[in-house]
Amino acid sequence: MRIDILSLFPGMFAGPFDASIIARARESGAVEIAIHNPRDYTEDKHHVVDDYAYGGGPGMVMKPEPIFDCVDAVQAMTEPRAKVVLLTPQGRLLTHEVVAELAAEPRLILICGHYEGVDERVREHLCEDEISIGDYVLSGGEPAAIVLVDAVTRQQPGVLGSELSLEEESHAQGLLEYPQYTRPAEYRGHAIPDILLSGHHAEIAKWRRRQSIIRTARRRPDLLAKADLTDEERQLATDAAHAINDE
Ligand code: 6GU
Repeated sequence: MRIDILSLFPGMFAGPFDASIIARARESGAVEIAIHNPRDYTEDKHHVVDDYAYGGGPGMVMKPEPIFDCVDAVQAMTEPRAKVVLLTPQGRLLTHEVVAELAAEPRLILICGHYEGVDERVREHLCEDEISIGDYVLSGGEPAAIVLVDAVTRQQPGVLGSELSLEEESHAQGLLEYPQYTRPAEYRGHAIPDILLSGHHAEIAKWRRRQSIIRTARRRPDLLAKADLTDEERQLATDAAHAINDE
């Protein structure tokens, strides 16, 4: 998959894309990421990318021409045509389902908005999708683009080991992760649950599943509506929500 990002602040991507899983995925060729600055696509002497809002009001608006020209140039760089996505707090929320949908695209162009926003014609006539990462306002779309790229990269074939892929599937089932422990078995007087030392793999799997359900019921009951649970598991979730079951 190829992802092109349009940003007035390319420096913001240096760290996140050069470490950990994204760096490895880039090295293996599972994702190709390129950053482009719309400022390089301006034609005036001062490389102006923003201007006052028609109708007045505070704050600057990103001009349409550098963004349209930059997207045209990036589209022409390779095939197939990329889906063009605007990152904006007004977009649809980035959920697991939306990540899966975007991860299936062969190519994406992500446009990071700045200042008070981008000229409405970019949204209306250049972008096919608008994404937000949550109900809060960021200074620009860059941190949201990093979040989107990370989530989408993890979904590319071969990026995660088989073990982690299974874990992913449990997330896809709409449940939170069960609690994890590593050595030492006792730390500052806090012991790990006995079951994890028992060596009974089937019992451990059952315990983990129960923990996932209890945890989801207590912390994110909204997720349970979409989760695939048996009748017995539904009852466990209901009891957990009312704090009848001990963790
Ligand atoms: Cl995509 N952009 C900005 N500026 N703020 C946001 C956002 C995006 N998602 C949540 N808040």
